[in-house]
Amino acid sequence: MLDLTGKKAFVTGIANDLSIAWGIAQQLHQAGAEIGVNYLPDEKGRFEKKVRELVEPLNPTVFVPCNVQDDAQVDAVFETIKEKWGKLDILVHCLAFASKEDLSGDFSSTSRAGFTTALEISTYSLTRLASAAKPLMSEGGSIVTLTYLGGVKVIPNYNVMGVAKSALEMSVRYLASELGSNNIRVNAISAGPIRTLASSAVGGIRKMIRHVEEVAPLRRTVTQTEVGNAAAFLCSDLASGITGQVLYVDAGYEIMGM
Ligand code: NAD
Ligand code: 0WE
Repeated sequence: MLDLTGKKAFVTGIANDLSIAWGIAQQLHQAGAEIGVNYLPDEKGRFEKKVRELVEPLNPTVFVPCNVQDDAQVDAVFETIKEKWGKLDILVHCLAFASKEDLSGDFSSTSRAGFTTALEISTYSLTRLASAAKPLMSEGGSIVTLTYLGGVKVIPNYNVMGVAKSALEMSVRYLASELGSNNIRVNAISAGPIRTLASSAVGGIRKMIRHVEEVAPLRRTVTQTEVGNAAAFLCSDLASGITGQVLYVDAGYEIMGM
């Protein structure tokens, strides 16, 4: 049985009710985990209010601001977790960002700043969070991140995000290799395209979703709940022998050649 009772789970990347991170948080909570979340701080406090109201039904015992570009904010998150929980069992990394101009047009036009920002937020953040989580995962733990096929194969317009996801998937392997001796497992879920805040801002996403609905073995896209269930599995003892892997939750799309 999938049972996360007594587990403390910190989930990053909730922006609204369409966020994949929200689907994951709900499924971890349903399996019995105690939930903590972050919000991305902004001047108007819009995300703070939205995320606070959204997660209220899950009774989160940790609710903290965190922009992963700021080391002080990352350290403060794990200070709070240490105070409130004394340990951490589950860390979910579910965030990405590239500037909009770098998600269309020629990949070769990517600016130095755009490349750096995309890899800092979307890739380095996993390693930074894992490093801060390590001392709190004294009883072992599970780290899960979200990736996309565009990190393995060329997907038009995914561009610098593809480079970021490729590096993210390799980061999963290096982290899994290092943290295995602490009984900390590190895996990625490669989700098929889902309409979210991030993906809706991308031109042509509707067409991509229609394409997946025609070609994927299951003839549909996946839901946030399905990704959440796979994440709950990877975080549970049912997956105790699995680390360093990329699990495709994509209605089978990845196996198709044409
Ligand atoms: P989303 O917009 O709901 O989530 C992205 C999150 O990243 C937001 O919560 C945002 O606040 C956060 N974020 C951005 N910059 C940040 C920063 N500097 N510090 C902290 N947080 C920051 O979109 P989503 O589609 O749910 O994306 C979640 C993850 O899933 C991403 O890693 C994305 O690449 C991945 N993914 C998405 C799809 C899809 O089709 N939607 C498919 C495969 C993988
Ligand atoms: O990882 C993602 C989305 C990542 C993303 C999206 C945005 C849009 C708004 C990162 N940064 C930003 N920055 C913004 O300003 N996905 C897997 C969803 C996605 O994005 C694509 C896709 C798919 C699928 C971009 C191009 C082509 C396909």
